Amino acid sequence: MQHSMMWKAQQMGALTFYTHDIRAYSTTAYRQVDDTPYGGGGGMIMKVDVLVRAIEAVRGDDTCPVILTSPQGRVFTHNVALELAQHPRLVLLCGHYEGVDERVRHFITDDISIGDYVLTGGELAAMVIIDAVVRQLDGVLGAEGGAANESHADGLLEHPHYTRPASFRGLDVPDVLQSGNHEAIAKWRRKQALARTWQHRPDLLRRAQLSEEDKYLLGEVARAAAEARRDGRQFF
Ligand code: 21W
Repeated sequence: MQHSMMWKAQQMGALTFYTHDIRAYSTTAYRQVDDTPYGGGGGMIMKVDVLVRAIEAVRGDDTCPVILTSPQGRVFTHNVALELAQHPRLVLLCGHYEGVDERVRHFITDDISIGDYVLTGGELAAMVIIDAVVRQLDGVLGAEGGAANESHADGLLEHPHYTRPASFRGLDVPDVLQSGNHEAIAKWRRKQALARTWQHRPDLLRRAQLSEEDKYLLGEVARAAAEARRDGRQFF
């Protein structure tokens, strides 16, 4: 939170960030926040009374979202980031240990997972959510990298990028990018974006808004890939 974009967002007043130690809301002498599960089995479960005390203290009278980070939540995407960016305030509750007492569900508005892999706790997931949401706030990104122009904003992966030198260990920057022909460059980039998405994320392609020109370019991509396959060449 003290570097780069998240730091800039705080400096410009777009973001205020607070952390709260859940242990501060325990009432026991040893500041216990978890306990063994009813029904037995291993692992520790975060206690509902402690969590709800923490939620209510942090949220106060506000009606803002209270989001539990959880492997069982709906999967975080660009659209979820856009939706969350509409709220002036968010409370993120980070699970830990084997999970939280199920009754905490009655005190949250949403639960979010950041993907299908196992983390140790929800803290990194919360950081990912904050980063992606804050980037959507007005004025946080510079003019050249406006959030609306980013990968995923139009549902496709980005085209490849190059900078100097023009040649590095026999690896050359594509001629078209050095041609100065802006129309040809735009077409090349669009085709590359379509090709990459087709190859790595066909799931995105099915949902993307494609023009007739895009469909034509995709036809060319598919033909080039089939040709490469037939000749035993690498397509990418
Ligand atoms: C991981 C908690 C696994 C509980 C099945 C049976 C928050 C997360 C987390 C964690 C379990 C997110 C088990 C993607 C994540 C998070 C900690 C359950 C025991 N499983 N997004 N027994 N991945 N993870 N493990 O892990 O809190 S958002």
